[in-house]
Amino acid sequence: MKIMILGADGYLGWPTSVDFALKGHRLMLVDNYIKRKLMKKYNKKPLVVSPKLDQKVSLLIKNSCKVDFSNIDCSNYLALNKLINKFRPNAIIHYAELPSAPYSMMGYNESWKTLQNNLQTTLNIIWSVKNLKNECHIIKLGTMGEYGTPNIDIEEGWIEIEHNKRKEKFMYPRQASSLYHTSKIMDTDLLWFYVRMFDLQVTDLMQGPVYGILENEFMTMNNLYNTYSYDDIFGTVLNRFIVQAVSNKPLSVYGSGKQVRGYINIKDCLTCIELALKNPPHKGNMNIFNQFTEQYSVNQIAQKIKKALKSLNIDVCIKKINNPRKEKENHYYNAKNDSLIKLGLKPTLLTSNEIIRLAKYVLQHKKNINKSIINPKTRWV
Ligand code: USQ
Repeated sequence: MKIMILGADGYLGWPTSVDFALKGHRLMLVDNYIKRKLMKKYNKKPLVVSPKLDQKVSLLIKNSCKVDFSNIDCSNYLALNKLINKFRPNAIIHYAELPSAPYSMMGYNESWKTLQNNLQTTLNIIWSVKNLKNECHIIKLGTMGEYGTPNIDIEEGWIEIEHNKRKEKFMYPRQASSLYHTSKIMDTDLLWFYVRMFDLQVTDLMQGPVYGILENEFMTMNNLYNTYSYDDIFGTVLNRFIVQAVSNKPLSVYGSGKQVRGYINIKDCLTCIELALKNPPHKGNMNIFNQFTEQYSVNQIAQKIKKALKSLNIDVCIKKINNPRKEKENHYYNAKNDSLIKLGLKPTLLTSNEIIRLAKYVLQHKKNINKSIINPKTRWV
């Protein structure tokens, strides 16, 4: 297939690119390094700084992969439209968004940048695909955070409501607890509107926090793993906790630690993307799949890490700190995730072995850890 991957330099973009390139798809990778630029601006660095995408792409080409790279800003309509028209993809995987909840809550400029980048890019993809006039499946990375933490079960995208003896199927109600997550709600609304107007084919993947490092032969041989962030702005909780454990810092549990989320291993994310690609909706339809494999509270994750790392002689300390976010800490959480499992996803569980494997990777790069970028500095209010 001809696939465009937008945001191909990122935590998920690069491993997806490698996976699909090695499987023989013809790829157009797109990235303007906005995340690298933001990380530099705020003095953050991932655990290992990887070479830029143009260099990584030449290694894939040496490996007989059919891959091109374009350094354009996807929020620039003319540039993106031109590229899509030229490449004529069968599918577009849309990762090209500013993905940080803390960044989006820093102040006016950061909230506007998040909205502008994320919504404009989504709108540009929609119009470019409409103009293409041939079938092109848009696969969009959404987030479980769109649903928030309602006091009822979370369905997969849709809910049937009966009101005054009449029934209708609606999008499941959404109420996020950061501006970033809210920008994803707006993306979903945009996509659903244009699916109805333009007969688009869209899959929206509602993903929970991802953890881990993807290892395959190409990545190991070339030492080119996915970026692994652990700082307060771009790192997510489980990856941050492993770095904290390895560098003998207490695990920073925000508030009571009873916040529950649906988590997923990066290996399973790639399987989900492939399952979405192989199962496109009919024209004028939108698939919404909840993309996580296990539900845990922050406390449960911290305890699992503490227990697992005993075997590496790491004595993990856990510390509750004032929650910098405004989020429910004591809440009901029961989200469905049947669709991707029905399509063939076999969940990789958060076992002690998985935690140890990840900790061993972080230990190899322990000298790179900068402890001063870990503590949270952004407060929601
Ligand atoms: N948390 C801690 N300690 C930390 C960091 C986070 O207790 O050091 C807590 C947070 O308060 C939150 C939970 O862990 O309750 C998850 O936070 P996170 O930073 O791992 O994830 P979040 O900011 O919610 O967003 C991340 C990704 C985002 C994705 C989302 C899925 O950055 O792209 O969409 O996970 S979800 O959380 O389901 O919305």
